[in-house]
Amino acid sequence: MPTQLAMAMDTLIRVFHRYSCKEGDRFKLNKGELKMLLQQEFTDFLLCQKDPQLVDKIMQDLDANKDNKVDFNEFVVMVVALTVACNDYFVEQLKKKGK
Ligand SMILES: [Ca+2]
Repeated sequence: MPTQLAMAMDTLIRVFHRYSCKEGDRFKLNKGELKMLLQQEFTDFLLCQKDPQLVDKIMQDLDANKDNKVDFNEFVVMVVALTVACNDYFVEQLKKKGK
């Protein structure tokens, strides 16, 4: 029986590869694949963004080695940053309830 954390790690890997294998290098996301991933996996987040350059900006931010593709290492940096932000919010809400 896999643990919850193992399942979360497995999910991260599977989601990344589901998009990275669509075009070109099957182990990296190009801009189109990144856009598709963001649209389908972060629907609420993107719906409230009106910036037409947003995907370009995210791509530039994530693409640490500047090869115009997002590999798995670059992708998990984003997931970790978002997870940290979500945890901060979660902790804040718990503290408010505690008082
Ligand atoms: Ca890259």
